[in-house]
This record gives sequence, structure tokens and C-alpha cells, in this order.
Amino acid sequence: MADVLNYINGEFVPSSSGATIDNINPATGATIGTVPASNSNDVDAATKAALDALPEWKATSFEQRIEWLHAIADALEAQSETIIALEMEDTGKPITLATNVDAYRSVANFRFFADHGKQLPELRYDMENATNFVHRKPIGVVGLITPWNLPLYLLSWKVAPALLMGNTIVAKPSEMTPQTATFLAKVLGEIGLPKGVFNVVHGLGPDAGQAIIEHPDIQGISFTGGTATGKIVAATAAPMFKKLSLELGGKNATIVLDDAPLDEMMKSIVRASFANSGQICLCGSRIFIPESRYDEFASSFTWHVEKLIVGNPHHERTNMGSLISIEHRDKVESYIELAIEEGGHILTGGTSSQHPVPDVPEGSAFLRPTVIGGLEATSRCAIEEIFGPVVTLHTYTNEDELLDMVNGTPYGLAGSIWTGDKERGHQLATKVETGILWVNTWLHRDLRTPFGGVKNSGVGREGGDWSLNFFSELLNVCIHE
Ligand code: TXE
Repeated sequence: MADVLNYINGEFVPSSSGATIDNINPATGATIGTVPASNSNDVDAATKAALDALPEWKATSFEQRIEWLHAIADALEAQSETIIALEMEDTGKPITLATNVDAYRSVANFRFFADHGKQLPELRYDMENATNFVHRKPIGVVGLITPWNLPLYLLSWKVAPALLMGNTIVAKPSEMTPQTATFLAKVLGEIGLPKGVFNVVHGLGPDAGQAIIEHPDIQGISFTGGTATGKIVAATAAPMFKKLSLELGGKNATIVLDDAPLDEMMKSIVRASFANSGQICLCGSRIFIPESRYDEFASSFTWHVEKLIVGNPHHERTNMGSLISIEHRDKVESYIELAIEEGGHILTGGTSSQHPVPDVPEGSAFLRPTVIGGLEATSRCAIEEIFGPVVTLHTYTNEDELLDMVNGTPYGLAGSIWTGDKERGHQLATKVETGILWVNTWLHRDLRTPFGGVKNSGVGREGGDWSLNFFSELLNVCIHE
């Protein structure tokens, strides 16, 4: 039983009310510990700690903070096994993913921003009779609110640039995946990061999360989560003129062109569809295939999907573990049922009652991957984010029809195009309304590139300079010669 605590001013403490939430391992259904159900009192305490720590932290040199990021990366790397174990316990994801994605990127995020910070150019603009010097100053205390699908990966993606630019932090991970945020706090304490620089307040979104958003001394908010929640966050933060970064949901298209060499690409297309059980905002959940190649694609794709191993996340050969929770699986299954009502037909998979995953514990949240054909691209299952192992297949006969369908959702985050001609793919990519598009690959990441989407997928970009600019306020000093 691992009871998780808040981390405020360098101390591990329960919520001020003593209230807790149970933490469930979704791959076993077992309660593995409790999480503080914090409220505004806890957020006040954490924000005060962050405020008190701010003068000393922002007075450190940029070079010193680069060294801190390297020290954090080294300390996390030395304890990767713990990160892997905690993420698997909280999320039910398979060990290969927790190792190669979650633990790997949590370390890489700190290392990347340490290196990227080194190349940050001095901003100077010379005029005939004056010189402008642009200073990057910290926002101050920032609130980082993160989701349950890639817990430490997405938290570290924000913590690294926030610290580098001299901010102090109040972080709130999802109440469903609390352990690695508190683990990060433990590591930061062990390496001597000054108390109050990094604080973690656990709890429910409408309680602890909302308290962070509305706290007057938290001047910047970086949020990753659902679009519906993003609307609530924006409605609170915008009138307070806080800096705001919103990374929200997606409904990404996987576009197969008629010249795609499917045999060599199919495994990657399956991975783009079902990695982390489709619980990544970048997953492709709608696949568009030329009518002329639909039968060929559908049979090959279905064959590969049925080869996916769903089950015990501790087995190296497992491709898909459990979903994040029974409640989320219920939501995903409601879309499978809706698909049938909307006229779709299931090529493989179905609900857990129709197609149970064998040999999994009672009360666990496993679900086989489901492929659905025969739906209009305007159906709810093809427009709304399901965020689970469910994809819909659609056909097209020309590019205009294709783009109308691809761009016909409220989201615009990512997508992928599969073709034998990458220049053709690049041209088509520029017509898709998203922030990220891969051609003949997926989730291939250069951390210097802008990450984020348009429409209901969010506001702003993370990554490289975009993160460093978000986590700083620019001051221009113009000096007359
Ligand atoms: O997000 P939530 P979750 C999408 C996807 C998924 C949905 C729910 O659609 O089904 O989001 O996932 C906190 N004020 N993505 O539950 O509910 C909450 O406690 C302040 C896409 O993770 O939005 C958690 O810490 N905070 C996404 C965080 O917000 C609030 C990846 C996210 O919770 C709050 C994950 C409030 N009123 C999910 N209510 C991506 N784009 O990567 C909740 N929270």
C-alpha cells in the first residue's frame, strides 16, 4: 500500500482536511493506497511556499539552473526502475511502454531542456541611435496541471522549462496517477533542490485543480487534459489575465494514400492506433483509405490488430495493458455500442462483456482493441474523442472528399499520412488542420519542434523555444546611445 502525500515547502504532508481518495491499480482492480484530497487551503500553503522560494530561485543564474536540470535527469535515470513500476501500478500500461516511453522521456525532457537552454540566443536589436536588450524573466509561480495517460512524461515536459526559466511550481497530477509526481518531489528533495521551488498538491480537479487555476498568486497555468476541462480552466484563468497553455484532446486522422506500401507500414499504423490502448492524444483514431484499397487494408489491419497481445502488463510481450479505469472503459464501451446504433459494424473486438480478455483479474479494466467499419465520417464515433482502443475506418475517392472528412471534426491536434511518395505526403499535410503531422512515421519526436494543436485541441505550443517563451515574461530595455 503506497499512500501518496502532498509535497509542500520541502515536506511530505497529508491534505489539511485529512481527506483522501483511493488509488486503484486498473490492471488488478486492487486499491494500492490513498491520495490526499486537497482543497484550497492546501493550494494556499503550496503557493505561499512557492512564492517564498521565488526570489532566491530566480536569482540563480541560467547556467546554475541548467546544471540543476542535468542533476535531476541523472537522479531520475538512476531510479528508472522505480518510475517504471509506479507508472505501471497507476495506469496498468505494459512494461515495454512504461520503460521506452514514460521513464525514458521523463529523463529526456530534463536533459533536452538543459541542452536546449544552452543555445538560447541573446535577444538584442540595434537601431541607429539605440540598442534594445530583451530580458527573459520568470512568470513567477506557475501552476502545472497534468493528465493520467503519460503522468511523469507530461509533468516533466512542463517542470523542466518552468524551472529553467526561473519559475517556482505548484503541480497537480491527475488523481488517478499520483505516484510519480510525488516520486519526482522525493528525488528533487534528495538532490537538494531548495524547498518551495517545486510543490505537489494532489486531489480532484474541481477542488485542488480549480483552486490552482483561481489562485491570485499563480500567474501562469500550463494545462494538459480534456477539452471540456480546458474550457473550464480557460474561463477561470482568462479574466485573471494569467498566461495560459492548453494542450487538449484530439481526434486524429491516419491517412492512407493509394500508393502506400502497406506491407511495410501496417505495423506502424497499428501502433499509431493502439499505443497505450489508444490513450494518447496523438493516436490515430480515424483511418481514411482509398476506396480501391479498402478490402486489402481492412483485412490486413484487422489481422495485425488481432495479433496484439492484451493482458498482464508485466509480461514483456504484452502490447496493451488495461485502460486507466473501469469508469473510462465504460465510457469507451459506450462508444462501441453507439457505433452499432449509428450503423457501423465491428471488424474485430467489441465490449469486454462480448469479448472478454482472458486470465485478467476481476475488477480490472482490460479491453480488446476494436475496429469499426461502415460509419459515416460525420458520425459521433468518428467526430468525438473516445480516447481508447477503438478506431473507425472510412473510404474516400478523391482528395477533396478526403480533406473534408479529415478536417471535419472540432479537433485539430495531430495525424499521419502513409504514402510511397513523401513529397506528395508533405503537400497533402499542409492542407490538414492540425498542429502536428507525421509522414510515413508516428510519434517520431524532435523536442525542438512546436507541439500542440488548433481548434478544440488547445491554445499555444510546447516544445523547444515555445516552452521557454511560455515560461518567461519578456522585458525589452531600449538604451539610447
Ligand atoms: O483529463 P481531465 P483526464 C483527454 C481525453 C480524456 C480526457 C479526460 O479526452 O478522455 O482528456 O482525461 C484536472 N480545474 N485527454 O481525466 O479530466 C484533473 O484532475 C482544474 C487528452 O486526464 O481534463 C487532471 O489533473 N483542473 C490529453 C487534469 O485536469 C481540473 C491527455 C486533466 O483532467 C479540473 C489526457 C478543473 N475544473 C486526456 N477538472 C492530451 N491532450 O494529452 C479536472 N482537472
